[in-house]
Amino acid sequence: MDTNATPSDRLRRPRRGRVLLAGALGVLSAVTAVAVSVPADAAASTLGAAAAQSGRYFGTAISSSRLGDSNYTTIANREFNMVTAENEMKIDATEPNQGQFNFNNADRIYNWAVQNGKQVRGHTLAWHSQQPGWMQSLSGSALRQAMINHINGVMAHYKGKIPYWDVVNEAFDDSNGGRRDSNLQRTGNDWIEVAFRTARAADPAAKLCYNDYNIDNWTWAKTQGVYNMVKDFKSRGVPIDCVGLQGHFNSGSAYNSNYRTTLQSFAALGVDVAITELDVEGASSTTYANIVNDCLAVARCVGITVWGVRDSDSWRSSQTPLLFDGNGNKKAAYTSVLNALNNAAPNTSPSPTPPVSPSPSPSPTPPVSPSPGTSPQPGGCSATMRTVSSWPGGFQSEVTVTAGSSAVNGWTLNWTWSGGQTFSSVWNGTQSVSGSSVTVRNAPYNGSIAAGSSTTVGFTANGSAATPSVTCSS
Ligand code: 9MR
Repeated sequence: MDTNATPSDRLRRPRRGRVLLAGALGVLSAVTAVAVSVPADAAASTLGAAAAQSGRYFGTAISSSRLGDSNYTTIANREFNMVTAENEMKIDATEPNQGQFNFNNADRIYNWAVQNGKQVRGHTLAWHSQQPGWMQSLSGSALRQAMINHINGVMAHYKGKIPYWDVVNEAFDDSNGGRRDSNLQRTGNDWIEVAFRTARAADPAAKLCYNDYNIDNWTWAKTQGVYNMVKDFKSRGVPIDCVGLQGHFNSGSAYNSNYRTTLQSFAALGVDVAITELDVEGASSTTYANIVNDCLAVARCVGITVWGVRDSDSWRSSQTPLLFDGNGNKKAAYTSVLNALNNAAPNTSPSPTPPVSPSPSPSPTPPVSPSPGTSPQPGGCSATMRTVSSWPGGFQSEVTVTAGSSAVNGWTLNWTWSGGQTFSSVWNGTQSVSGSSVTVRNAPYNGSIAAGSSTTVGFTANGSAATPSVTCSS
């Protein structure tokens, strides 16, 4: 392995070395039947480099308060190529007063990471916990709007720079498979999809994740609840790209061999999966190796993040759940993880981690089949509006824009409100309003629609839900 490569080189580098070597050995042994020793540099010597051989990352949570600890930063810089801010990108940290954003500590972590060639996972935008006081006291449409504003404010700051965002964190109940009660949940069951739609419009280049704990065991009701939500989102075109399984394993939530089934099942819905906050009570080498091997067995398992560097950095340090001891020494679990990564089987490479530079490339909106009986349009476009959900004083709607028999390149919608409705948020389009007349034009990334295909634009509005007729011109 090239020890001069930067972590980002390693992250980008495909896993070809070992595969080609194995192929060459196969040919050699078939032809000459002589023993060929494997060069000593065939295995990578750090977690990040080892994971990069199969196109994955290996990350850690970083705390800004520890960036002055050289033992900590030396290990973190050497071993990991993905970073999650342990607390600094949460709601209370980034918007301590309503409408006033503060990225001081978040940027300290972000800058440390990118200056050392690492990428950053964003954690987290909408969560019942670690809300600042002002948000805790909100409810209803004021809270819904505050959530949307928060997502827009934070994602705008990091637009094009964060490959994965945990858009919504821990929204499910621990035991019954339904939603957790929270002030966000009480704004209406659609709050999660509104968060994802807002996030997609705010940074179309970011992959958008739902993140939770105790969704590792395939038989648990909570796992099934989240699975069903992701399935529903995919079937309705709600923009979700990934599921983060936190992976906090302990005696009450032990590793189970059906974990691989869980990862495969989520991935089969058409999302990436990632292990986002891994720690294992007691740090069993076998359990750590099993977890890594389960990820490696799933092509869409894009990477693993441990929740801290040394045991002394852990949120539950008494359980010694991490890969380095309090002095920064490698534990047995470290070696088992490294070996598992180095032994990754071929053909399990995930899709490449998205670039950190701005490159608006949203996932294409799934085509919507024309409703039965709709006659083919000669050209141009048509549009229909539907109410997605409503709550006292507000509602969310979706407009489906469909191209006729020719592709359209740029579209404009017009309608008239009859009840004094006003927009609070629009995604996948840009609006202008004159009195009760509304014009919505395509966003920069969804103006082109193939013949017969569709895209959607969504909005939340104040007032009574209404579905006025919409005209579409292209
Ligand atoms: O590790 C974090 C700890 O320092 C904080 O005090 C705590 C506050 O809620 O959050 C911890 O991180 C959590 C993460 O953000 C979400 N999943 C559970 C993690 C451990 O509690």
